[in-house]
Amino acid sequence: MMNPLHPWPRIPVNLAVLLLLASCGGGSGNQPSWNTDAVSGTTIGSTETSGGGGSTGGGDSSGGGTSGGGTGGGDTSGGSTDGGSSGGGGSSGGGDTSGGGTSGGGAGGGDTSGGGTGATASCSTLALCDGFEFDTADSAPDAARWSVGGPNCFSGSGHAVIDATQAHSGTHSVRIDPGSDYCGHAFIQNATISLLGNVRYGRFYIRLASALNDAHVTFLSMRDANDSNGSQSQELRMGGQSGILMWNRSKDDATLPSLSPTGISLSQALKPQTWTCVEFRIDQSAGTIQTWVDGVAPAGLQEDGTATNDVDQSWITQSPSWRPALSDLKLGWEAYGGTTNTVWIDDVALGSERIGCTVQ
Ligand SMILES: [Ca+2]
Repeated sequence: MMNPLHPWPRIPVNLAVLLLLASCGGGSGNQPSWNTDAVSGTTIGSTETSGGGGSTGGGDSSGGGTSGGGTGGGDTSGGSTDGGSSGGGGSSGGGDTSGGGTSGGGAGGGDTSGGGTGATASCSTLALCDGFEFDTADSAPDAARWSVGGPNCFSGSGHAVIDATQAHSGTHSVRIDPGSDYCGHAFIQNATISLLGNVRYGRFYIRLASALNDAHVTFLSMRDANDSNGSQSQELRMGGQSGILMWNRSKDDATLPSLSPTGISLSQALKPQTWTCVEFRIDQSAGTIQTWVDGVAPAGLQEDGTATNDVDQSWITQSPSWRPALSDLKLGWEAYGGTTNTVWIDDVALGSERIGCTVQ
């Protein structure tokens, strides 16, 4: 929704169309955001196969394997070694380097995240696990695993580069320098998520230079092949609005939680200049979403299939048949009201079980 203090500027028609496509506020800009707008819930059945989004896929998709298959190879192990090779650096749990991750997971609780429950995975068995330690500083992340761009348009004004001055693990992270307009949105994108079963877990660390403000922004965006129509990508995205973390469905602009005062109070802000662990679980066949922030599940970020006032009621009633088919994972920055920020991303992982905050 719009920030009432900062109304949209007048814009040319062609740009207005683009912004409408980009959504956020589309048809309901003048209504309180917690209203349940009647939206024609017709779903477009174009079920695409992976490849989508033009992302690299490449290397990693091969081995990755849905089942963890013990690929071990290339990319995955890469992630796990990095803690060690960096000379221990800042990475917390020391011992986690090798397969030990599993036991580390058991220790779970000890870590800052507190609720490391269910952290039974290790980096080497995950479909995707990347701490960016082997990438070259000031360059784009490994092109065999990540492409850089954004949904529906990309002007090239935004950039994603390896930053050796900020890291959650080791000494490297990815820094997103957003462009100056909507199509300057820069994301690192990878299609591995399309290889997982219907229950899909993700985990990443994010650090923002500045706090979220009232305007709508996105830092996690996933193409929903079921909602998309050909080249017009519709996305399931997570970001901020009204100062708090929230999910947004681009097709109908539904938010989770509803942005009522109560809904807002059931989510939380993202502390600036601080690494935060974000985890999600999407059950595609049930159309449900779970979210953890530093191991804790805020009530406002859970869509459990049962409509709850101020939380997921609008999300469900606006599109009761929503069942996403996620074909890529994108992390970066996209703003619908011109809000700029600098974003750092580290320790990105995908799997079929909960990953937890400790696996690196
Ligand atoms: Ca790292």
